[in-house]
Amino acid sequence: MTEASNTVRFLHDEDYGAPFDTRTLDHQSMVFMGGRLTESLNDGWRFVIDPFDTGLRQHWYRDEAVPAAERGMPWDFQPDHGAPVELPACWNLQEPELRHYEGTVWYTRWFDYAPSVDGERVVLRIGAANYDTKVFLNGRFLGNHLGGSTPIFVELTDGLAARNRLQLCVNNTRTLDRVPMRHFDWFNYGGVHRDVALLRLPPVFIRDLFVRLAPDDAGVIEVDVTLSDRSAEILVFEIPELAVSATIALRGGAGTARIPAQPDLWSPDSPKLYDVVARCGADEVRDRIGFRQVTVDGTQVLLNGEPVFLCGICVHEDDEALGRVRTEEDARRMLATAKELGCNFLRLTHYPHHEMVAQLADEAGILLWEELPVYWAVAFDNPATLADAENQLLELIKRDRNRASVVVWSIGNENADTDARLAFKTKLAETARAHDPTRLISAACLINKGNYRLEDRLAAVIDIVAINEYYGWYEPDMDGLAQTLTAYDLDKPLFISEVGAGALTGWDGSETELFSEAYQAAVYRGQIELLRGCAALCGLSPWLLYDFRTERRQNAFQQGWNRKGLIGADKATRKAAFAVLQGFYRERGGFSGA
Ligand code: GCB
Repeated sequence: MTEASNTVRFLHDEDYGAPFDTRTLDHQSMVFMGGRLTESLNDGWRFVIDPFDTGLRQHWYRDEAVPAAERGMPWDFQPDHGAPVELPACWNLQEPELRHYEGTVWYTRWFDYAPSVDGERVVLRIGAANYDTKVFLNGRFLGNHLGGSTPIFVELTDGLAARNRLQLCVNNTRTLDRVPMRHFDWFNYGGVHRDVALLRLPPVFIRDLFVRLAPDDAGVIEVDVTLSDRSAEILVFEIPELAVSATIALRGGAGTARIPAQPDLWSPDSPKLYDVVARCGADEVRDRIGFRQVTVDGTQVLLNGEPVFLCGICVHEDDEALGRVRTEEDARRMLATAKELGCNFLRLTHYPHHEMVAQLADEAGILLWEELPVYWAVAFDNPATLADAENQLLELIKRDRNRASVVVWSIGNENADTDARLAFKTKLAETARAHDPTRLISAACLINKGNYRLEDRLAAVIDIVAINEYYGWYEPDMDGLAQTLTAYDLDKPLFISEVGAGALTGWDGSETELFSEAYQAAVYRGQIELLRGCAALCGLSPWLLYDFRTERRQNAFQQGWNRKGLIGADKATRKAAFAVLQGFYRERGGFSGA
């Protein structure tokens, strides 16, 4: 084919995306990260927007970056010519013109490489990028990843040279097959919003390590390990403080062990963590792990066999200045503010948050609910959508299953109860249980507002029945809450996963005026009065800690923000309802503020 006919083909080919839709970067390419040194690739990127996907149509990534005089043909793209950007960043906040851009962006960066040891393997890790990420190295396509909130791993070893051009093509278009789908109540930030780093690994390395207290025996620690290669024969596993030192025999590159041990148990009052080490050949990984059991008994949630009331709050991953980029300072402030509110629990909605939050919650003693973005309408009858959701679930589980703080996997939020949805979410629950028997499964279920009853077949599948109820706000009549609570007759814990009202910080309208702080505080008071008397209630996580950006809220009070925060978008100014919930949590014995 001549260059000219080739160009015509590029112009007319509407199947241009198919060769890049491999979905090969998935949970199986993950690498265990604990204790590993990484080399940051956050700086030095160039950035070009590509709303027509010309880069994929015309194979921009093959561009040789030669001077004009040496080119035989005109060209439309020069990767090194883009605007400079330091990652992580959400492009919507980079320049005003990009505020509402949804589509494709190319990131290009060069790096030098020289192996430090013979046979070294090199893996690129991207903490998260929203939503479809295609990776190219030195003009070669290495695979794509779906999902905007879980990590991406891609091995670079075979394609590396002394000088390398790395390109990421990231697309955040809302489509009918994605998870979430097209309609959701948060801002659709685009870009690489978590760190980019290189990992240097020995020829055989520890791919996965899952360490936990046995769910059936608090005197046993269970270990599952997977190596990158079938040839490894033994792995040494140690917990020095418990005098645990075990040699685990590996078969086909994997091994398991049950090791007798008597760790001090992890809990919010005593968030004890142990240093854990695993060695195999030239590879060594480390982690800090808490040991605990979480179970249900009738309508109670038990932590280490004792009933625990979940004094929670929901939180989005959003920041006025940084969007979905999370700094450590911001994560620490969030946990400290939650403690000030009296929380022992956070619901991280509606997608996997930065892994740092669970690491810090382990230290701080805050229980966590982590969630998949199976939100509102999703293409439940599309097998490719299920595969995407399941992969996001497995990436989340593998990333965070050593975190004692994480006690709930939520498989989604407020979907209509159809047969397809029930089958889809049942499959997710089964997958979660198969890969992690040490946590509870939940999801926000639906109430029939006509007869004030929980009516959702998913309730039979999950361990904690969660409901989002907005009595006092979307349903002004609080009496509906009383009826809903009285009608609850399942022998499972009931959790209020959302409740709340909008309030513009500082607007001092009266208790009867929507969007005033007084109105919001009155809703909290009314709710608490009714919830206090509900015996099946195992906790609540009102909606929510901070105001957050969302395109679909545009009235005069909202102006692009969901104002149901107990604290404004500045993450500092407390609204009147903050103290109301704080008072209730003090009474329920969450954190006393210490
Ligand atoms: C809900 C959704 C949440 C919304 C919230 C609201 O039920 O789960 O994502 O943001 O209500 O503010 O209406």
